[in-house]
Amino acid sequence: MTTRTARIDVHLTPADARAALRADVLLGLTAHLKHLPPKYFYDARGSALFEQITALPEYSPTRTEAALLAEHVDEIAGLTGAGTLIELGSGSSAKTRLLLDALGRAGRLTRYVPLDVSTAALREALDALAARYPALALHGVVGDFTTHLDRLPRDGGAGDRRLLAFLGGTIGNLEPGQRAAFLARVRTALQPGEHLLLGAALVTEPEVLVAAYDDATGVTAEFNRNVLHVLNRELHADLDVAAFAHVAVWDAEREWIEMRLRALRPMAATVRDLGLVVEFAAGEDLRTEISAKFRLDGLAAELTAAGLRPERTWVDPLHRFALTLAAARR
Ligand code: AVJ
Repeated sequence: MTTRTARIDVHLTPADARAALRADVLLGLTAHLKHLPPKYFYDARGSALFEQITALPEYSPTRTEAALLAEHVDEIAGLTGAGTLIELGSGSSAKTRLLLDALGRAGRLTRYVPLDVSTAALREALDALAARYPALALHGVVGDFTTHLDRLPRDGGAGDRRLLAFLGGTIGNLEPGQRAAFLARVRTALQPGEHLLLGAALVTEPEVLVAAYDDATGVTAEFNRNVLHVLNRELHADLDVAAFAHVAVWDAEREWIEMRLRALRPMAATVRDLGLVVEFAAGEDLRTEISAKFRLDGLAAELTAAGLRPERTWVDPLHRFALTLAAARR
């Protein structure tokens, strides 16, 4: 057996990633309402905690999306006629394999292109796939999905069409303005007739939503507080992780879940690498994530506004998650 080494293009170096972390933390911790971007949850420990979240009884998006994908993946593959699968976030290998297998059955599959911020995560995902799909061209892209969509490889020629998958409901982490900009960049990255496959969590009962972000066993609380460990390690900060409570609230007006970390006492923390002292009042919140939930009409309107035409949407029986296939318009 021969071992293939996949091509990996690096558009985001460790130095770039560090500069972005510094800028984001400086901005977020000096703001009047303190906030941090959710992408910093996902170091090795945070990624493992997120994997645990996806198995919690209270957290349904991941398994609901997987079930929708399993049921409809051949139809999706047929509608796209795609030979290249691009995936934003190297994703759960289970969902990737479902899509690759279906595109393979549809007869045009030639290439898999995951985009991820982590070279190590890409390498691991691609190595696993190389063994299973010996004929598949593997081309990883190290980048950030909000800024590097213009670095995706072109179509492979000879009538190749690309399917860009953005799964898991991660679109909900973007604020409405960022979302519009993101979808417009997706449209620009695609040729007319190429497709976006988007997974989005839907608005449902507030109790159900809050429980999904405040589970009984406290895994989500640990995941939330993990961002403080990341700052302590990466920026030599001294945040007292145990002095922050996990909070999840449903914002009914904006239809998103907010995760926050609430200071349990007044404190001052030093972020040594930024030369920064951050003060927290007792009860003060640090917002760590928004996770927007969607309505089908709103989602279709946002896609349409970006130049993407919704072709089909699949929804689970409890109406908690939607998979939408949208084509780039001329
Ligand atoms: C991976 C962004 C889709 O927003 O539901 C899970 C992350 N946060 N529990 C989500 C998350 C808290 C998740 N996404």
